[in-house]
Amino acid sequence: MASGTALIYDEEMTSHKLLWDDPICDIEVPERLSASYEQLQFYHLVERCVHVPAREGTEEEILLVHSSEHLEVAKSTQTMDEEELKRVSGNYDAFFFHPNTYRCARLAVGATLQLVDSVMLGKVCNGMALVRPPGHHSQRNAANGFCLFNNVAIAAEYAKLKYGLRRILIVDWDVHHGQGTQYIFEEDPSVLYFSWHRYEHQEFWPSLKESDYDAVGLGKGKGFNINLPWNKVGMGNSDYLAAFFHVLLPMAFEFDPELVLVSSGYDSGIGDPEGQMNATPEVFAHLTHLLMQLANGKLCVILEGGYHLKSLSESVCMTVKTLLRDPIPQVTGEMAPCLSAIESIQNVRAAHKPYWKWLMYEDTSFLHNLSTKSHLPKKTNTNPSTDHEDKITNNNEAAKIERFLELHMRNILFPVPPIRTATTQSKASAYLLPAPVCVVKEMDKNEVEALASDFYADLVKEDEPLHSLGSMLAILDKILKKEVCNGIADSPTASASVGVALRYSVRFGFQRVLCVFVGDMQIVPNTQDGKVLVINICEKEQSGKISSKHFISLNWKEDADRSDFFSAALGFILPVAYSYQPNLIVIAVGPNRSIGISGISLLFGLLQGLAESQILAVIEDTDLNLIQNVAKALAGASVSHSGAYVPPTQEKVHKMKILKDQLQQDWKMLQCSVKDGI
Ligand code: Q9C
Ligand code: ZN
Repeated sequence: MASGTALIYDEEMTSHKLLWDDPICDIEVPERLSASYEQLQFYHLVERCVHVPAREGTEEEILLVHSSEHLEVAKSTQTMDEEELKRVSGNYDAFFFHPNTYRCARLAVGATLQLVDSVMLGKVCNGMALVRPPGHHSQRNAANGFCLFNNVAIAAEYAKLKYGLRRILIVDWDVHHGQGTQYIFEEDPSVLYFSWHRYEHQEFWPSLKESDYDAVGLGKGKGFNINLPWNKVGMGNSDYLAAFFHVLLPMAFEFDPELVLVSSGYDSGIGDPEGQMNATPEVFAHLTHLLMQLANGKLCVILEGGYHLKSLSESVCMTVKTLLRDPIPQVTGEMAPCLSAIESIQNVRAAHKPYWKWLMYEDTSFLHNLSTKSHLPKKTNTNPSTDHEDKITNNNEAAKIERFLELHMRNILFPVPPIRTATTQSKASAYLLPAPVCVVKEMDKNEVEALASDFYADLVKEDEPLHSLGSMLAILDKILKKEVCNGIADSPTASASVGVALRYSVRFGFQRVLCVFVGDMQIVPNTQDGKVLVINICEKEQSGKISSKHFISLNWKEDADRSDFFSAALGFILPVAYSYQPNLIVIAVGPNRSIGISGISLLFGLLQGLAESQILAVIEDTDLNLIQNVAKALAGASVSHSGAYVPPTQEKVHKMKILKDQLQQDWKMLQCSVKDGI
């Protein structure tokens, strides 16, 4: 298994710059690159990455995507004087040439391909390339929107050709629509292109009809182009996460890419003059982390836009930190998508229903709203949070954002905990953990009694060994003291151990503990005034217990060797967990599990985005394969899902919808459609 994170940066790409006055292009400055790199140095992230040199992309590589005419025009600008450069630049919508632009653009292409090679050859697991000029607006025969060659599109064609890849996912989280990338892969089912973008009902640049949600691809490529237009400014963390949970991720898991490329523009972040959005830097840690669960972790992040230097560079740092598998900071702000975001999400889901099995059984009752593209009624009696004010940004606001970022980032870019995973399980620690493991001594009887005797009297039967608590408490203690990030305890009595763990962590001061039970377990009833949220994944209903705000029973049973659990994990568990914002996660795995090992691994992988990645696993099962997979997931290894996921049955989709309807008032990230008939 590859490990490590590549970082590619070449100072020469700062030589491309605007030589004359042009208010449209003057935000695309060299400092975008140097400031990002300096911030990476400031947080000591550069030295933790594998340095990979850039190179020039070859003509042949550029021709994988572009016409020879386009290449020749670009080449010819190297010897032009300023006046000629200005004239050629004027042939394009928002582009400027400098005598060194051609050289920089070739370096940008080559840097991107170096990253792809490093990942595909297993030299690193993932990485980021800091490049200029950006690429995603560039088209076969034209420069556009500050882009000359389409770096990411060339990388996708290159990976198909050189490594024989048959499924590549491109995620474009830049705030602009990468129309160039869309045009290049429109008819290509081997490249799934996802873009969200500021759209405002076609008022925002590039103001194209084909940027709307109904552009789903052409011919064989139908269903492989996903556009999520934002029709208001001010979209924030919860809107972006909702888009991932309810649109991108389920499609991505069903697609099952072999490689993920990110067109990583940070103009979708707070403070950006182009985007006017509100997402804070740490959301990019979450987006990155979520994408790391795909393609066995093979993730290449390539810079596109981002014009607020502070916001851009902090967001770049959050991305690289996450690629390095540092703990993920909690996401800021109220976790509820706005009405306009929900409408957009609903629309793109409806448009893609014919092409994705996972959407197949979704409710269609709202389809009539979509045929005319007339937008849904603006007033509902409203669970979604109120819509954003249009264009609130002014000078005063800009200063506030600057101060906010300064403070905010100092708070969340904490130092790395030295140890990632703790265990007392010699079996698990012996031969499989790639990250530093801390083998903790179990607490003995006396220590356990001193620490927790008042918690367990009613939970542990007299004759049961205290040893089960000794292992769990030793690890929990390390997590609570932030000496380790996560840990695994094996326990012959998982539910009793977890009962003690919950009480102990609430007593310790945790305000919100998310507890997921997998398998048949006697769940300790005490939910401590909302300080514990229980999600129970078992086959049968617990007698006398129906789902309520803090006790959710997901009666989910996977068929043997058909993993359909991803749909529940993405569409239900993650939204509930993100709505709750736990400070600690406890996952208990007991007997008679109703989901398979790959589902369990996925759960562990995904939930590490929460609670600053603090997870306690308590495992009753002695299946070594299970323990190893959990250990791997906690150590940060991406899980291989060997074999595509299957969509859930109609019956399961229906059950899920009932549960969602019942709970979305409490857990607002579950919302992905606007109530009909209001
Ligand atoms: N009235 C990237 O973020 N704006 N490109 C043109 C014309 C161009 C953005 C406005 C914005 C290009 C990579
Ligand atoms: Zn952009």
